[in-house]
Amino acid sequence: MTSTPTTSTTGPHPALPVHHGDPFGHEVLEDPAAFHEELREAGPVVHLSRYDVFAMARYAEVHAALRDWQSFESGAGVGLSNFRSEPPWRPPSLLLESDPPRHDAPRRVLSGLLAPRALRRLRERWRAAAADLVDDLLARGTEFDAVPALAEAFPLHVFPDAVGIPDEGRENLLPYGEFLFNAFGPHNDLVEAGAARAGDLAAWVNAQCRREVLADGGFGAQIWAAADRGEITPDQAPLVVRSLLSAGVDTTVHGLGAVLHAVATFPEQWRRLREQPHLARVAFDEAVRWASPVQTFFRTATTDVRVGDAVVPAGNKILMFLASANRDPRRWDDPAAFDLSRDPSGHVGFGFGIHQCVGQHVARLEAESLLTALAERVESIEVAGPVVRHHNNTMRALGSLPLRVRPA
Ligand code: OVM
Repeated sequence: MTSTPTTSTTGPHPALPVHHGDPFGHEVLEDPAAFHEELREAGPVVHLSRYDVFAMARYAEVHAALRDWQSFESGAGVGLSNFRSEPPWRPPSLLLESDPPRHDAPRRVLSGLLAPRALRRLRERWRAAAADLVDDLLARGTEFDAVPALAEAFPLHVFPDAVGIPDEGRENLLPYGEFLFNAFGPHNDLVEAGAARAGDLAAWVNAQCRREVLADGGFGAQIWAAADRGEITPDQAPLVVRSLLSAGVDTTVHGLGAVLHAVATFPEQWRRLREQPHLARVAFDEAVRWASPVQTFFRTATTDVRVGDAVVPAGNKILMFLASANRDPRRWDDPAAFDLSRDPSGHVGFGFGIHQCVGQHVARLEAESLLTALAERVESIEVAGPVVRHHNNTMRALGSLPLRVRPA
């Protein structure tokens, strides 16, 4: 880090510690651990001078703020841009970027469709798909890049089918998500690099949300059926489908990448998972805690909000460091260890409160399917080359994860 925290008593927010660093700079994106620790140590709320926003990086405050949607709204956007003063780059999400009461009907529809019992019909199919994917991969060799070969391949194989979009154009899904998650940050080089394609990608995604293109029985058709029943309005339906296509692909790719990276880095945990395959879901949640595929989201203060001795003035953005909360030593023993014997269930990697990830059961089912197929077939996994990070303003992602496996 080139920047160090300093305490201001004369700045615009007396009594608040200030950090001058850039959470969206490449140095932090490459390895955010030191930056997160500086923020946690500076205090419960810190002013980020570079963007004139506030930050919370300790578990207790992040958790409490995520519960308090009345004080910390999402409707002004969950990125740096404030929708009350700047036009959003796309029509706001009815789920992510809205609050009750508007948030409730779309949320209710999606929670029903993505509930564990509603996903039971996918379980056998996804288990078989994962088994085939791993068999094909092992037939080609025992060294591979797990990012394209597993972390991307599996969600891209099962999720678009489950939504019911056609095959054509699916290569747009990851680049769309990549731009969307960059766009929650500042207009930096990462956003600039994606801007030229963003309009075309958004147009393609929007076209997949129309009733006529969505296959019978899929999540997309079920969203339109909910509109027919009057649970949401017909003009809300395409935006709810858009949420699935926005939030459902890159997040799971990077979640799977995280758990593969974790088991390759902590071999005794892989051994444990092979002995007790029912730990697959714990392994995934522990990896979401350990890596936090979604690192941050903003909220906006609706009134002057007191946090400890500090006040966040109404209308200001607050950056919630989910990743830092998930490794706060005030909450977790040995937070950097990926450990299947801990209970990771309080992590905030899926957020918390009314906006907590509505697709988390889909993500867990994907992970369980893939990890089970691997555990049945692979005795050991090791990192076989340089692990390369992929920088994104919101997501912690891998560009490359070279693995060497020993088949069972
Ligand atoms: C949405 C959306 C987009 C990105 C992320 C997300 C993590 C939701 O369009 O609703 O949740």
